Amino acid sequence: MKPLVGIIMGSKSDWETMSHAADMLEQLGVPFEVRVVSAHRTPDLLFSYAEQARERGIEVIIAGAGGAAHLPGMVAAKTSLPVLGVPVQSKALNGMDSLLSIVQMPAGIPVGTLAIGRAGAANAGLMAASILGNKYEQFHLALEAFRAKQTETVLSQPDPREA
Ligand code: RP5
Repeated sequence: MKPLVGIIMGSKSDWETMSHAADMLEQLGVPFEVRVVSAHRTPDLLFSYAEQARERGIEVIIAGAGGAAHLPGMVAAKTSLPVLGVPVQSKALNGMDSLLSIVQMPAGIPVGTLAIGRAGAANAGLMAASILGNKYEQFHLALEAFRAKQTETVLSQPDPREA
């Protein structure tokens, strides 16, 4: 199956965080691609990626970036596909800069912004599967199974002192 989700990030250094989105999609059986697309280092690539994503069959874009994180917002400006933004935890400001850069989109061009770092990346994968699950039954079922297993894991270990 061709990739349905495009995971993009501003730098190779974001992969440690964004790999959690990839792991989640892999676990749910959702086909995806991964690319480094920098808003400020490769602006032309950013434009062409966003412009061509839909015609290539991509249905959801997950964009992660840190610092002055304009990648998700700029991608959203160039495509009407749903864009999920993941604020990468920056060294200088712990990701508060990334979060505020991504979340504060002016009305008109939305970016669905997730939490800073690993949790945000994993949840972006889950949310992409949830969006796709409306159209593809197998992803809906995979997501339901993931959640049921997660619940069962918590319920089967009620005492936090036990391994
Ligand atoms: C942003 O600058 C990237 O998204 C990354 O989080 C941050 C630092 O990039 P590197 O200097 O590590 O390449 O564009």
